[in-house]
Amino acid sequence: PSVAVIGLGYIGLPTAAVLASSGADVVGVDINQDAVDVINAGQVPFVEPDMATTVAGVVSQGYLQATTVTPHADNYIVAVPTPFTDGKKPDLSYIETAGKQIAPLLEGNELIILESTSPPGATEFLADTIFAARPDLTLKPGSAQSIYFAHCPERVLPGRIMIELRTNDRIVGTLNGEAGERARALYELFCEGEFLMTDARTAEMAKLTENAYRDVNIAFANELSMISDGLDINVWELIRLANHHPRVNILQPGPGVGGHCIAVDPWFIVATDPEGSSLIRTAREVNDAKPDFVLDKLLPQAKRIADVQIAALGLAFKPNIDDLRESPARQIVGRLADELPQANIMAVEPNIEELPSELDARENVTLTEMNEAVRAADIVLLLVDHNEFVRLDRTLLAQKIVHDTRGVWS
Ligand code: SAJ
Repeated sequence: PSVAVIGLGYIGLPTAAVLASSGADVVGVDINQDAVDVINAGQVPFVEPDMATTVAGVVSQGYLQATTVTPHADNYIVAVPTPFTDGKKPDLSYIETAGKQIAPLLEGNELIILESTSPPGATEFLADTIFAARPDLTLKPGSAQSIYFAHCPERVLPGRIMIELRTNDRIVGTLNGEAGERARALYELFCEGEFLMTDARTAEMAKLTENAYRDVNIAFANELSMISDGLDINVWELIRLANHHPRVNILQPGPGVGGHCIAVDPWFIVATDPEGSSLIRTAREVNDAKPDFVLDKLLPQAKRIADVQIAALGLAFKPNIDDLRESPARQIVGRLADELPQANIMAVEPNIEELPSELDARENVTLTEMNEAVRAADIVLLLVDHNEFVRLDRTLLAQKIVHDTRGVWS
């Protein structure tokens, strides 16, 4: 089959590569000429384990090529960003642009799959965009002018994408006719998981539900940590004890929730039904407020020490990765730099070579080796439970003020 994958980001590129390595004839489309050139040279514009070798192989064998110009294909996979506007409304403009690019190319009988994480109704929006441009085509199945639509959300975990693309179960939600069977046949080229067939709206909502579920559960843990703090209770011991109950399984508190999914996706649900989503919204607010809680505890202590030295352990959004997107740790270090101009803030992040630009620009922040930073520090702030930090020689912490937001040393 011929497939055009629109959007060669964290999901589109690995999906294009895996499809191409499974025998499909794949063209990847992206507006970024640099990314297109890099891929056509058999290289990758971002790091994901095992992806580089797959891309190099399929490009050199001619199964995958990249372009900035959308071609005709029997199957389209749309994997473009669905960001949020400042007013916390989903921005569907990339989906709209993709639809407008595909519309003039259609000959009838094509399958169009939306993979981007989307608010309920986005697949219908994509179809409406296309039919507005092409009134000669129809959603009604079975004719030469029929176009088929499905939503197949990805649920792969960054760092394990190449494995999980093949092994995860796959939700296939459709708008019409044979869309489901055709989407399934395409994904079956590489996906060994179970196929779960439903309608497009339910599929859209399922993806959002998974991440909102996790967000609400983390918010519960974070709220407990703030309540426990006022009561002088060790929240990690509290949770460990409560989790001995056969039907209780509380997650772990931390300095906040980061990454590009869990901190974002619940807002799609809130935007869809603001009145009906008070729990999901509150969970988001609890998790978003956690960095402030950490700062409110730390700043008064730090301000009492002249020329205070702070070791901030971790910038990534979760352990043992180099991904700093939407990271609460990074946000906390930035706020420390704002609030403590006289301080020396030693950021420790073993997974990166240089600080992100907004921290690099600060006079009072440096990227420092772990033991050196901890030895020099008055205050040690643990923000990410990287393996290196868990294994830190604890005798180095004697005499220090310690803020352990992940509970690894308690
Ligand atoms: N976190 C806690 N406490 C916990 C667990 C996580 O504070 O007990 C924090 C982490 O430190 C991190 C954030 O939550 O800041 C999110 O990390 P994560 O590992 O829970 O999830 P992500 O964002 O890496 O990936 C999630 C996954 N979704 C679910 O587990 C329901 C993944 O399967 C999805 O594919 C991905 O979102 C996505 O792309 O939507």
